[in-house]
Amino acid sequence: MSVVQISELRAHAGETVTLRGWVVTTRSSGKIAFVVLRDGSGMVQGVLSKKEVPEAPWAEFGALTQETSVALTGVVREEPRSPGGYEVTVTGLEVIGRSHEYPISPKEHGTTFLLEHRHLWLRTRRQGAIARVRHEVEQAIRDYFYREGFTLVDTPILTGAIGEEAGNLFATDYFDLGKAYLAQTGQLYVEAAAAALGKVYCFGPTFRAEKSKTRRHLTEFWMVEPEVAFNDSDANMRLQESFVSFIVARALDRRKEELKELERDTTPLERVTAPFPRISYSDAVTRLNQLGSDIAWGSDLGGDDETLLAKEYDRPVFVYNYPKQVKAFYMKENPDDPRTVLNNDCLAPEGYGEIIGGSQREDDYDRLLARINGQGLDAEAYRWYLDLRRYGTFVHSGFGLGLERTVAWICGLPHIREAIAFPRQIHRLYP
Ligand code: NSS
Repeated sequence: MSVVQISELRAHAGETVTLRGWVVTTRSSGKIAFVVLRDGSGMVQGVLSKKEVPEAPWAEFGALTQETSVALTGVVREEPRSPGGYEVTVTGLEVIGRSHEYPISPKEHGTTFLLEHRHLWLRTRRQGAIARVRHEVEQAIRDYFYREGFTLVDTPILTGAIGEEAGNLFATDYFDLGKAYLAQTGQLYVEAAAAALGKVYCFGPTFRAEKSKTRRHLTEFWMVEPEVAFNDSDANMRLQESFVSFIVARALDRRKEELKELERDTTPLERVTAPFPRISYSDAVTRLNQLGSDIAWGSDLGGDDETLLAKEYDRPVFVYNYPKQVKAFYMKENPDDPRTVLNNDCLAPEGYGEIIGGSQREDDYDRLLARINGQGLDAEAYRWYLDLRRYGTFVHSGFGLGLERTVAWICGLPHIREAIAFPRQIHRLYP
C-alpha cells in the first residue's frame, strides 16, 4: 500500500492509499462520518461508513479532535463536489499524536492571541497561502537574477561598519574588537563584489532596532540587494521596474489559488508593468502640498505622504532625488543640484508605501570621506569601503527590496507581521 500526499491523489484514483496529516474537522450522522485531513499539500475529506469499516477505525474516529495527527488508509474516489475533486473512503485510521484542547478554534481570535500562538497559527489555510506566496516571490527573485546573469554573493551579518545610520542598530560585544553590529544592509559588501563580478546581489536577513510600531516595520526582515557596475541612477530604476513586474507577474501566474484564498483583488496587480511613473522629490512635495499634506522641502516622506502620493498612480511610482540631509551617507551627490542625491524610492500602490530604496553610490573618494566624517561615522571602519574609490572607482548603483513589504502588498495583508513566519517586532520575541 502506498503512502501518498493529498496533492497526488489524482494519480491514485481507485487505489488504496495511506495519507498522513492533521485533522481539520470531523462530523458524523451516526451512520456516516466525515474527517477533513490536511497534510501541507492539500486537504481531503475521508468518509467512513459504520456498516463498512471495521470497529477499530470507527471507534478511533469518535475520539478524533482538531489537529490530531493520523494515518488514514482508504480508497481514492473521484468526487466532483469536493474541493480537490477526490474523496477517500476510509478503511483504516491510526492515531499518531493526540491533540488536547487545541487553542486555535474555528472561531475568531484577536491578533495578540494569534501572534502568541504563531507556531500553531501557521497551520491555517490563510497562513499557508501567505507562506506559499512568499516562497514563490523568493524563488522569482532568485530566478530573475539568475536569468539576468547576476552572481549571488552572501554578505556578513556581523559587521564592523554601520551600513545605514547609527540610530537603529543592534550591537553586540565582539571579543577584543569592540562592538559588532547586526547588518542593516549587505550593500557596502555587494559594492565591493560588484567591482569583482559586475552584476551581483545578496539576499538575506537584515536587522534594524526600529522603535516605530507601524504596520510596515519589523526589527528583522529580509532584503534582496542587487548592485550593478556602471549602472547610473536611471538604469537602476529601469532594473527595478523590470524586476518588480517580473515578481508580481510570477505570483499572479503561479499562485492563483493562494491569492483567491486570501481574497486578493488581483486587478491592481495586473497593472504592474514597466515603465513605472517617475516624479522628482521636489515635484512630489509640491503635489503633496496641493493634496493637503504639510510636508516641507527637506524632510523625508512619511508613511501618510507615501500613501497619498501613490494614490495618484495606478502602478508603483518612483520618487527620485531626495534631499541629501535625509538620506544615507553613501548616496551620490546630484551634480545638477547638490542639495539632493541620485537616489529613488519605489512606492507600492494601495497604501503599501515604500518597497524599495535605491541609489547611485558616491564614487568620489574625497566626497565620500567627507560624508562619512560629516555623519560622525568612524572613518577607520570604512577604510576598505573607501578603497573601492581608490582602486578603479566606477559609477555603480543598486537597491534594496524589502521582502515582507512586497509579500504584504502582493497578498493584500493589513500588516507586515503576517508576511514572515515568525515576526520580530519591538514588543515581540516569542515564539
Ligand atoms: O533602508 S532602505 O531604504 N535601503 C537600504 O537599506 C539600502 N542599503 C538598499 C540598497 O541600496 N542596497 O531599505 C530598503 C527596503 C525598504 O524600501 C523596505 O522595503 C525595507 O527595505 N525595509 C524594511 N522592511 C521591514 N521592516 C523594516 N524595519 C524595514 N526597513 C527597511
